[in-house]
Amino acid sequence: MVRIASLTALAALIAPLSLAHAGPVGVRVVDLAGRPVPDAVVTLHPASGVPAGPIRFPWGTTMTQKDITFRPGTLIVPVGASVAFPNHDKVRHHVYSFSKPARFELKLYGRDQTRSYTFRTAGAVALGCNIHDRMQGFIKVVDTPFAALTNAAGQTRVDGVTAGNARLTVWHPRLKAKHNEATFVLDVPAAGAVAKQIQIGLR
Ligand SMILES: [Cu+2]
Repeated sequence: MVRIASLTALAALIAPLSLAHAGPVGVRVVDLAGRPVPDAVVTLHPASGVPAGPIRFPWGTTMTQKDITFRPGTLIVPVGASVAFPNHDKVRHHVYSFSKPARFELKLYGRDQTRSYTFRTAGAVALGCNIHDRMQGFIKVVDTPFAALTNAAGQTRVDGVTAGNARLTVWHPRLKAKHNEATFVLDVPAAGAVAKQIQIGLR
């Protein structure tokens, strides 16, 4: 009897938590002058933990080189993702990273060839090209499904975030903070949308 009672109590505790998927979390990122900050990475880590299972983002895991430019300039991928680096230029590229979460190089390869690299550690990875100094790209490796990039208006939206307290982080390559990341606390209500404006200092 004791065992049944405790299981029931446990089920009663778990059920409301697992069903509590809240409405969208809207985030707007601006600089200290109030100007929108595009291409900032917003992530949310609910205090109750992230949902189990593989993380997939609708934008995929490809970092293209086209017109001597990394596209997209910033790509969010889940930990464990294998990222393809296709070269769509006529010239050859030599992609590298010296960043701690992923030190690697993809030696010279030419038009319509591709290489890939698997990102096993969460963190920010700065990409460069040995041939073209001005090429700069970023891969943000995340361990949460609640992640999104701000648009030209500095805005983004994360859907289906677990209700309750969450740690909200904003990352941008020029953000004036340790690891270019600022952390906030957000209370995500069980129903309805939540909107948050965040002001960050840029280098
Ligand atoms: Cu290059």
